[in-house]
Amino acid sequence: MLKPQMSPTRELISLDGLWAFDIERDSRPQAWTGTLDSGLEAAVPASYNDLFVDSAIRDHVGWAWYQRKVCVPRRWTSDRIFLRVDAATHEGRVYVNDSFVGQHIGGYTPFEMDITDLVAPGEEFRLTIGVNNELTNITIPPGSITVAQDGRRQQKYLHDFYNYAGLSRSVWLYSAPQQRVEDITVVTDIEGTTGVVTYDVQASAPSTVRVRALDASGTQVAEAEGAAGTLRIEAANLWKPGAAYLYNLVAEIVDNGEVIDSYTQTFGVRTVEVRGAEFLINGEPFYFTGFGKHEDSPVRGKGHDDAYLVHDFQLLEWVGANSFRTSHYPYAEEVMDFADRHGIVVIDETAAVGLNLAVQGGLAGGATTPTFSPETFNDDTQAAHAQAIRELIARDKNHPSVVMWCIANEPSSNEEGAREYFAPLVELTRTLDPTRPVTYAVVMFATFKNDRIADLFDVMCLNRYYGWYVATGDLATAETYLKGELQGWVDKFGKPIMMAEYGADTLPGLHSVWDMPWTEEYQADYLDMNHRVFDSIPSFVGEQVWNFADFQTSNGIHRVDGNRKGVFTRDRKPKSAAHALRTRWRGLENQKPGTSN
Ligand code: BDP
Repeated sequence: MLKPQMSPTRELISLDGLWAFDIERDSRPQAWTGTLDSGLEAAVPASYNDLFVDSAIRDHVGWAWYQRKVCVPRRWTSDRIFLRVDAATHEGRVYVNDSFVGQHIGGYTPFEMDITDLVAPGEEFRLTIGVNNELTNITIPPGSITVAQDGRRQQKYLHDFYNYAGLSRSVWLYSAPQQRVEDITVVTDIEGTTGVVTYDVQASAPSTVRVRALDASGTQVAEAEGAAGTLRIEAANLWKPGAAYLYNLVAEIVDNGEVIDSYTQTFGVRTVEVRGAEFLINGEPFYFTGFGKHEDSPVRGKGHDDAYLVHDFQLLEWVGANSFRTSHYPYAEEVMDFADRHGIVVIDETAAVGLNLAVQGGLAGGATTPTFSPETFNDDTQAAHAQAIRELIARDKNHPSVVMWCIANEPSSNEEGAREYFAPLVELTRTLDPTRPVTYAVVMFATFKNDRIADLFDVMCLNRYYGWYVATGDLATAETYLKGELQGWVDKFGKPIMMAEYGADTLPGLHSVWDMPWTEEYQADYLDMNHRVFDSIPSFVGEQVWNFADFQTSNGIHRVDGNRKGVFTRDRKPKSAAHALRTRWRGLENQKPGTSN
C-alpha cells in the first residue's frame, strides 16, 4: 500500500489538528448524523486517553467519535479523491456527511477510501471517524471485555502496555488521477558491484508504465518500460546499517507521451540472508544492538510525534544502537522512513501480542486455559492474524531498513495447537515476501525442549528475564540458567539466535551497593551479566534490551507508574545503564560485525 504523497500529478492535504470529539453516549446514537456538540476537542494525531481529565474517557470501552469539516479544493474536478487514515486504533469507521463509507479493523495499519462520489470540488463536507478500542478473542492484539458490578464495561488484555486508542497517526485527503499507480514492489539484489532492482508497478487500469531510478543526487542511473521488470544500477551504492543510501524509483503512467500519473518510491539496494547460524546484510555478518521500543510518550500516548522520533533516533545513535524491534505492533510510517534514511535496522512486528493464556494464568498461580481452542484463540483469530501480516507486508515491503518480519510476540508456542495455528501464518509470510527472514519472540515458558514451532522460523529471538522474573536479585544463579538455556537452543536448532528482550525495572535515583532489584546499579549489572553470556556464544547475532524507554501500562501490582525497564525514562533521560550500554556498544564496533554506526 502506497503512502500518499505530493507529486506532479497528485495533491495531498493534511487533516491533522484539532477535531471535535466525544465518546459514544446513549443520549447520542449515530453521532455522525449531526454536529458533535460535546465541547471537547482532541488532537490528531494522538491517543485520546490522556488528553482529558475525565476517567470515563480514559477508561472508555467502545466507540469514540472524531469530527471536522473538510473543504475539497475546487480544482480537483477530474481526479479521484481519497481519504487516508494512517491508524485508527483498533477499528475505524468513516462517514462523509450522513453516509457510511467503510470500515477497517486493525489499529496499527493504514486504510484509505475513495470518497469521490460523496463529495464535490469546491464544497465542504462533514467528516466523522468512529474509533473503537475493543479487543476480543478474535482481534489482533486479543483481549476480552468484562462488566464490573456497577455495569461499567472493562477491557482486559494480555499485554502490559496501556491500550491507548484513537487517531494516533495522521489523516489525509488526497487526489490521484483516475488512471494511476496503485502499488509498487521493489526487490533488490547485488551482482558484483551492480544493484539488480526488480520492480512491479500495479496500475488501476492497463497502462503504459515507465520507471526511472534516480540516485541520491537526482541523477538518473537506470530506466525501463513496462509494468514489471529489472533495472541494473552499475557501481551501486549499497544501503548499509549505519550508512544508508537511498535511490528513488519514479514510476509514471504515460499516454501519448503525456505523464498521467507519477509516484516516487524510495528504495535501498541491499540483501538480507540467513546462512547457517549467521544473519547477513549485503553478504556480511550483522550483529543487532538496540532495543525493543514502544510508541509511547506523556499526554500523546501512542500518538506519533516527529519531535520524539528525531530525539529517539538521536539517543539510539548516542547509545551505539544499530537496530530496534517495532514491539509490539507496526510503527508509524514516518518512523520506518526515518530508519531508512538513517541506516537503522528494523525487525518489523505485527500486533499479535498476547496470544498466550498460560502467562497470566501461570503467574497468578491459577489453572491455565488452553490458548488455542474454538473458545479461545481460534480460526477467526488466525484469520485476523493473517490479515495483520498481509497489511504489515503490504505497507512495509519496500523499506530497506526492515530486515526481518516478527509475526508474534510471546505466543504460547509450547502449547498444543500452536503448530497448527502458526505453520500457515509462516507460510503466508514467506509467500508474501520470500526475501526476508521470519521470526517470533519466544516467551520464557517455551524452552528448547517444549517449543513446538521454532523449526518453522529462520532466527531464534528469545525474550528472557533471568535475574528479573526468574532468580530475582540473584545474578549468579541467573547467569547459570541463562547460559544453560541458550546453549540448549544453539545445540538443538543451529540457527542464528538473539535476545529480543532482556531487562530489569529500574527507578532512576534508586541506588545500592548490593544486588538490589529496581536500583540503577542492578539494571547495569543485570545487562552486564547477560552480555557476558551472549559473548560466550559464537552463533549469537544480537541483543535488544527491553526497553528503550519507560512506558505506560494498565494498572497492575507489577507496575509503578508503568513499566520501568526503560534504559531511558519516559521523558528520555538516561539511567546509569544507558551509559554502560553506550560503553559496550560503541566498544563493540570492531569486535562484532555490523555494529559500527
Ligand atoms: C515480556 C513482554 C513485554 C513486557 C515485558 C515485561 O514481551 O511486552 O513489557 O515482558 O514484563 O513478556 O517487562
